[in-house]
Amino acid sequence: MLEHLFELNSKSKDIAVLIDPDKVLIEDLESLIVSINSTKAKFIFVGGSLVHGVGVDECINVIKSYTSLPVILFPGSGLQVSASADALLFLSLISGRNSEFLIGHQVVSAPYIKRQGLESIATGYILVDGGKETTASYVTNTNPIPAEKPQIGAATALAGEMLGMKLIYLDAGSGAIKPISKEFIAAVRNEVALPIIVGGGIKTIQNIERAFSAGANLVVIGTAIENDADFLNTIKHL
Ligand code: 1GP
Repeated sequence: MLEHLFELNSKSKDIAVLIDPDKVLIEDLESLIVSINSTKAKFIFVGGSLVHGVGVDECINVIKSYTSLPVILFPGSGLQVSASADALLFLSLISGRNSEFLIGHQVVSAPYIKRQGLESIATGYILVDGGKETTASYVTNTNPIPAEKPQIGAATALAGEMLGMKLIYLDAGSGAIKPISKEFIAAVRNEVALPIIVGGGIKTIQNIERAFSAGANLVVIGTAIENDADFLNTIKHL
């Protein structure tokens, strides 16, 4: 079962590093992964809004040759399913009202995922406004939840839980100016018992600690490491 690959519960406080195959050079992966291995990161997420399956496959195979950390797909579309991953977040964009990202891509990719024997975990994916339009919101043609409306976030997450999802992912979008606030995360934490993943615009140790103290169980960091691999040293000391 996925649970033993993706050991996350409502008490966890873990870190995942997000690698977007479109934003990293294959020849740079070795040193990046070796650095990640020396941190407390527990998972490597792979995905992006635009990348296609071939790039994902190659990227995952190279990553796996340098680490024993679980590599989890965080797909931007049904084209990003790779059998080389250890597991996949089976996302439904429950903050949006675009049926393609609520159920369309899932229908197309579900049989392939099953036949590949890929572990999948149902994830209620919630975009929250992070101060600028992100690729995720543009590509999915959906509006994020306003940052100052935590009660909408909490109700959305609760609906996801009641629909049987196993995780909630609160995302301000890659490169967000403002990460999701403590108040927003806490409102969701108060409403659901599910593990909560938080990402988007996390660039300081304070951002990470604030998310954990508000109730996040997994913090995802992508852009901060793409911009400066030394940020990985920060994670070492958490
Ligand atoms: C984006 O949550 C991830 O979907 C990570 O965001 O790239 O801003 O760290 P960043």
